[in-house]
Amino acid sequence: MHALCRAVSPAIADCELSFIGREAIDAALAQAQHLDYISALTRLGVSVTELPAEPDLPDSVFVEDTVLLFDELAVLTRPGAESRRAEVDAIAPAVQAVRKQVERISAPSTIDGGDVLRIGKRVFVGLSQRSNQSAIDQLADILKPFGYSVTAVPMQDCLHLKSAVTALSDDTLLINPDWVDAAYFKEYQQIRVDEHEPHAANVVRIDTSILMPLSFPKTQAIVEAAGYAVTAVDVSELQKAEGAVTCCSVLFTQWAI
Ligand code: CIR
Repeated sequence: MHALCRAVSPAIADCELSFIGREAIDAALAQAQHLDYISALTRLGVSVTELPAEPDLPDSVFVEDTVLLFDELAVLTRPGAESRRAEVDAIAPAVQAVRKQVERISAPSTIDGGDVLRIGKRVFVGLSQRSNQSAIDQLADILKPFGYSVTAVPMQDCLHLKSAVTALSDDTLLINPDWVDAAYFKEYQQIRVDEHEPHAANVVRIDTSILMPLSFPKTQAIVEAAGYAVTAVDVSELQKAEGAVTCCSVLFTQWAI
């Protein structure tokens, strides 16, 4: 497995925030935690390409929001936050190096990669403050020839769909049903986050291993009890920027198709 990551911007303290309050962010600590995150990915067998920091783009460490990478093609997004739009051009050359076909969501539609949950050929997209129906319609048109079905999912009280639900395996999800209606995912087994850890549903799946933030020990225990090997990383400074673990990488399995 491969990943694209981008080093933390020294301007991360100027990040966008939507559902959490602003706290001081230690950029140097965020950078150190990001390196630990990359080390954890590497230990789990991921080959990481680390792109350089973008001093003028505070949220650019959150590469997930800028591109959707499918086996057959890539789709560059148009992020919902105006301040993040230039991140897409910044990542485009790295995307063109890994996919021959690169499509792009066009204005005025907006979509953030954090709203896009792909499980096999199913693609669920959150109708969030960042992603709208017209972008979902564009994505469905782009993906249709490749056999993907795209479903829009209403959600509330959190930034992205993947704040509320991610996949632990092809048939099991980790979910906070307060933020998204679990009925949209009724064909999957569902494990709920601990009620005291509402932000814990955002995890990265690497084969049978799960990478998640260190700050959700109760949910970590639930996931481990379900049989998953969990690696926990301290991403506290990135969490203050309303990020977690999926947002810091774009994962893909094959190079240059
Ligand atoms: C933002 O509000 O856009 C950033 N501060 C956080 C983005 C996190 N992205 C993600 O979880 N996919």
